[in-house]
Amino acid sequence: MSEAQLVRYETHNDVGVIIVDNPPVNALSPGVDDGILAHLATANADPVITSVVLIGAGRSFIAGADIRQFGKRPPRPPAEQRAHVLIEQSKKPIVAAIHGFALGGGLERAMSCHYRIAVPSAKVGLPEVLIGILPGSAGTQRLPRLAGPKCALEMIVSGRHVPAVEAKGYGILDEVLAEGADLKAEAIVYARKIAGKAFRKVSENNEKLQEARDEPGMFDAMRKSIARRARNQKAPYNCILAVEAACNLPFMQGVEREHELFAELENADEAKSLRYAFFAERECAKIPDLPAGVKPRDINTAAVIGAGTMGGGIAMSFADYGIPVKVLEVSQEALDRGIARIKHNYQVSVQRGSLAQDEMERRFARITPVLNYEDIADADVAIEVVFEELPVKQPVFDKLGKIMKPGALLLSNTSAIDIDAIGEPAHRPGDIAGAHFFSPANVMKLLEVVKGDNTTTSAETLVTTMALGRKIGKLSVVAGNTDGFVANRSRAPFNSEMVILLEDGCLPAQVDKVMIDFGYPMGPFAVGDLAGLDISAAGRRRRLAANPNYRTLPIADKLVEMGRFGQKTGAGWYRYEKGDRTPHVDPEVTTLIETMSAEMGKTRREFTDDEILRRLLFSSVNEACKILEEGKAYRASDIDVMWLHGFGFPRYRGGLMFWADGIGVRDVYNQIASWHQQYGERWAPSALLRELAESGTPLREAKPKSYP
Ligand code: 3H9
Repeated sequence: MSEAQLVRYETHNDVGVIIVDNPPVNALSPGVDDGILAHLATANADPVITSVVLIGAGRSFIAGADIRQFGKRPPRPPAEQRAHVLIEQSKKPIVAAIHGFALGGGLERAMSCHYRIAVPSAKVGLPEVLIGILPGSAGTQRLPRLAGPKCALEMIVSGRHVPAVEAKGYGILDEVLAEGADLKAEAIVYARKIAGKAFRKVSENNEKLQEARDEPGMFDAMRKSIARRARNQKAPYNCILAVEAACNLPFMQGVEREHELFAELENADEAKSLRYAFFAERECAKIPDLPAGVKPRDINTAAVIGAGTMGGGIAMSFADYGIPVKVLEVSQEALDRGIARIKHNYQVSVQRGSLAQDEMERRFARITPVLNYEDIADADVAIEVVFEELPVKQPVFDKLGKIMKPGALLLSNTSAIDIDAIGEPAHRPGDIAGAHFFSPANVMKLLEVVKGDNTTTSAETLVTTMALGRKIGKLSVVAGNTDGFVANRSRAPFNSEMVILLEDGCLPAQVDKVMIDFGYPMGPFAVGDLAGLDISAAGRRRRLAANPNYRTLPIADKLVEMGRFGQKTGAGWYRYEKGDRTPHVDPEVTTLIETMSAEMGKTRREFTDDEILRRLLFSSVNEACKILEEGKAYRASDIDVMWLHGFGFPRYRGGLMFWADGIGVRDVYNQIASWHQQYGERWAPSALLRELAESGTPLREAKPKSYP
């Protein structure tokens, strides 16, 4: 595309209007800055023009640098020739007119302009940290000058999008227009108002920097406050250093310092992984084998069958996003208990300050308790969330098939059971799909959308369920119908391997420490205690019944036999004090592990951290390859998205498959093949993995043999 098309220029008598038109989000792809500068030069050279507007076409101002270009960008010109400097040096004043998003390089261009106005729905931010870099076009130098160092630090280190009215309060915007205003027309009026008057460059506006001299401890305080969540990461710390430089150095020296700090990050593993995650999250919305013309149906009302913890969380997900939802239970008592739990959860959010009381009331009012199936018949979607047993679920679908209006989505929240078998009694195969939420359902972002075998789930049902997920703030990812679907099936070998490691010589706290050091928020044994060890034991019983060769986990079974179900019984892999979730090592468990591994004839030995990490994650990489080999997922990166959003895999490592690529597909395969020799069948390498290793194809590029 030529520069002329990427950036257009119009004159409105005395005002020049530069329009960035690079769909979908006006990213600063090659040619965009050049286009802006060329038109700015034209405006400056035209004696009729007295002021200039910079605006975006389509749905946004400018969403930032083109993320696809990172790693392949040519060297940057010297600081004084960069776009942000040249824009600011314009002899004629420029107004940035913002709608949609002004993010990263977009806000940086806006801050180079002399004035900024926005519509009320606009959002601004410097989210670079979320892709492992820092604002590299003087955002770290201009934002502290506009908003003050403290506010700039918070915005840059969190990367959050700030609504227009709030941004005006910080001094980032000069004016927020009235609701429904015509942005371009108003911007032209504004430009005429400021034409011919003296204007100031943000880079010369140093007053607010005084705040850092008055409160020099703010930078260390910020480093301290992020220590836990920014573990193993460099970008958040370089962001702080860059803002510190803004406060301590003259503007152009600060720009140089920012550039050095940016260069340390741009091609580091952290940034590569986060960029990969950004695109993987967008890719998973795409369904490659979708017939042309299939569109999602409208979903405006919902019903949830089952008011347990999960059903309540799902109901809250609907209510939180403005969708009225009925919650159905079999007995008044179960219904009351479920509704009380929902209310309690909302009240906790209000007490913590994350939800306003009136908003809580609006959300709670969207939830209607009901006892009869007839009361949910007109809902656009029904989600079954009853006990995880086929004989319990099937009668629900029998009922749904009889009473729900034609075209309603009939979804099951099963985490593992054959979706076709569950839905069969409804006799509406096309309307059935899985909607596997993760716990707590109103918090976790992943929604695994399960497609039935034999093309049972219609394409329309699939896209409607995907769209429904997005509507309630989830990341929807498609999975094929296979035991445990994609997320839990790929995770299952990890869950077995962590207990087998105990037989071989490890202890829970050692394994947990390795995984926390790797970047997980909690170790897997502590997570097991939180989720309930009885739940995983039930899953193992089901697998053993289906497959007599299933590798049992006697130590885990023994704990459940002893009534140690985890946090809820005060003891599991760890012991817990009453009212406290801190795990304490329990000598009783240590003795049990040592005794049982001796009884199993195992010789306990030392494990390195790296061996523990690889034993756990390689087992899942191998399973993920088997899932792709069987055509149960659309792409390897979908599995990575599931691990990021379902299991707390550290985002700055990209995802399971992306991380394994960092080790190298051949090394991964060789290790798995050697463990196959040593430990037997459970390590049998996937044929697809072998093919990838032989051809040197990265795991993240693995293609399924067929589609789910
Ligand atoms: C930066 O600016 C660095 C500078 O400081 C200095 C450099 C020296 N680039 O998310 P959506 C694509 S770093 C390329 O579904 P939404 C996206 O992949 C940048 N592509 O829409 C998708 O493509 P496809 C700082 C981009 O409405 C399509 O646009 N800025 C970019 O839900 C639609 O995206 C950011 O980090 C991009 N920058 O959300 C902002 N942005 O259709 C990143 C989007 O082929 N972007 N695409 O799958 C976002 O956060 C969201 O896209 C946004 C819109 C909120 C803007």
